[in-house]
Amino acid sequence: MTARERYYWDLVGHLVVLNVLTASEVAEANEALDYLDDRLQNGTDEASDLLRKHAQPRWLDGKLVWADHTIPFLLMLPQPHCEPFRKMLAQPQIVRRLREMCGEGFRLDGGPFFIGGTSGTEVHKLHGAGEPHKPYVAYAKQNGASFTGAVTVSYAFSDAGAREGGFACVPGSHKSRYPIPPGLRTMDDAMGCVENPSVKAGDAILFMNGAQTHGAVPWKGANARRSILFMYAARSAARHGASRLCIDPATYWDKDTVSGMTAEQEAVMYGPSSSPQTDGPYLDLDEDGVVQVDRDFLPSLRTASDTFLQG
Ligand SMILES: O=C(O)CCC(=O)C(=O)O
Repeated sequence: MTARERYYWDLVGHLVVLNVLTASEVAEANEALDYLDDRLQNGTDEASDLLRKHAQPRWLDGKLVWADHTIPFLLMLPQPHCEPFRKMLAQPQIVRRLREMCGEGFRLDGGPFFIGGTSGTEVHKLHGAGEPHKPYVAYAKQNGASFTGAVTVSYAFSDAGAREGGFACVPGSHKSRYPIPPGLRTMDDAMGCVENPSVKAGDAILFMNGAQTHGAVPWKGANARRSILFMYAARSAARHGASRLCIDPATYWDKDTVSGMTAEQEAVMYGPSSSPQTDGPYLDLDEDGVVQVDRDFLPSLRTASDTFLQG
């Protein structure tokens, strides 16, 4: 990371890195995405059924605009189609920056997944920026270095000029101390503080996913939007991906260890994950100081998580 990049990253919470992929790498990835689209639409085998089940694809005007990230399906495509995405996993220009942004030992926590866009794609409401505060995605500084729990790398496979749609964010919001005003969240009242960076195919946007307020604005680019997002996290942060599948105490530890525990004891035996979608892991104390599982916490968490995960 250069000194200029470091300054910019710290100041605004995202960074556009130009020409991360070569033209032939972009072409290979686009071919693989065509293959994916075809499998999702026309595949009749078991693998296609699995893809459809997990990717929950959506099309608009015949263009694929969404494929989910419950499993890393792009890495699981048959050869040679998985290869462009496997190469991106440890792309040298990205590794160089993530080592500093997330700390050494960063890991893939979710994705890679696909976000598309075509004329008529709606606003993806702004989210993130510590609502609610999530220490594992927060932005922190200590001893002259900065640290971000979660950094998403979004590769562009089609061009978009500034304000032509796609990823949008509120620069500097990773340091904001106040909640996002409702009109800004929907961008009905963008308050002049939303940026929609321009990108060319092969560029990558790195952003503080969770710490910086971000979302997307409707697509107006000449060609359909194609972005692939890799959600990296610091080594000790667990948000999406496989972490949700192994948080259950009996899975994270083992059945015998947790057998016979009270619900309160079991609550602290859950594995790490953001928004675990179960009310088991939250504790509170009642008026008499007795520890109990907090059954009211989940709904509020779910609301925040829903906003966060919106497609
Ligand atoms: O690039 C986009 O469309 C926004 C991505 C986003 O909001 C997210 O990853 O949480």
